[in-house]
Amino acid sequence: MNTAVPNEIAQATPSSAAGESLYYEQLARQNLAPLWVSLSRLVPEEPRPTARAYAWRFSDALPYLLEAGERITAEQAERRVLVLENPALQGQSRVTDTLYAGLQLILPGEVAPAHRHTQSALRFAMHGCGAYTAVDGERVSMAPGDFIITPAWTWHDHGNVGDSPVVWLDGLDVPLVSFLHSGFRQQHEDAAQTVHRAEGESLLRYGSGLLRPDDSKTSSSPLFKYSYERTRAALHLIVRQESIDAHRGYEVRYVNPTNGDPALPTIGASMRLLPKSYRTRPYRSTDGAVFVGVEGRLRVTVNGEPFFLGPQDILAVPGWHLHQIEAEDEAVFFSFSDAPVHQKLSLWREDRQ
Ligand code: 1HN
Repeated sequence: MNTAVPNEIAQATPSSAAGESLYYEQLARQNLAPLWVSLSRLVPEEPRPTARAYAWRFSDALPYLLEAGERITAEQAERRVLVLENPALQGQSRVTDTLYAGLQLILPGEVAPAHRHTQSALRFAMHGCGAYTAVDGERVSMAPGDFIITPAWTWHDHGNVGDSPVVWLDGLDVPLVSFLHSGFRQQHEDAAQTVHRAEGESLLRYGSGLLRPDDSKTSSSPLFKYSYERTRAALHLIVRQESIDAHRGYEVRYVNPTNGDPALPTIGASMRLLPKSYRTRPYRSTDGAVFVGVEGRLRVTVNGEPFFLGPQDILAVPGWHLHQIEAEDEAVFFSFSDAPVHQKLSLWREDRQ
């Protein structure tokens, strides 16, 4: 044979349409894949999240959560939580493509045992009083609207010393950490960690604009609780003194007082206010978000689909979904998203229309 192509390559090279399917089968057997088939999906013209916009009404979820309280104890469950699963990601414990959210119930007298993990967590208190979470040796009490963080690898356990059920929303970077396979977890030897700081110590020490000369900057906030009382007062002051952002409304962000970064390195959170009848301009950004109603009623249109959000209702707003928010009466809502990750990786974009 006087061909320049070696025989084995000539045999493996498709010479006709008939040989084409054989060629692709052979590729798969060699663990090779043709990029020309997947290129446009791998590198889309713009983000196309798998998650879809979806709202959970708190009043619909609460009876199921209370029933869970009859079926299993916090100790048995480790965490008695109903996961908010995005309908486009069923079975994956994801509220958006990169974030986890769930509603956690703790009954009077119960303790959810101490553990720690590399996933970062936030708690947004939703219902009832008398519960606490202990973080890094400090007990932090929860009242509705409070924003509390559990930085990565800090010991945490929860308890309810009141006389009624308490519910909060957990937000974690679980899907992101799963994707990176960077999850570690440890169970504490005791159900509850030893408390060795007074309640309010992290606020006194880090929430007063005071740092020691040798206090170092930390990747998560050393301040564990941002009370709704203070957040609400700050927001109302801003309403009186500042102009509104036409796309996002009045907004305060929960930041790390050591460096001004988001309170958690992977999850950004803020509280926003819209005046009565205010309607934001159409907006989208690459981060996937979760909105939680706090006061008043909102109508949120996401990619043309309307959602109504009253106090404690929860809405998943996937990244790059164009949305407009309208307040029926003066409305306050909490939100969290994966924006800090996008920003650190220079991937974050927004579109203000
Ligand atoms: C977790 O540690 C808590 O500590 C709640 O309350 C929900 C979901 C996934 C992984 C860890 C908690 C969680 C979680």
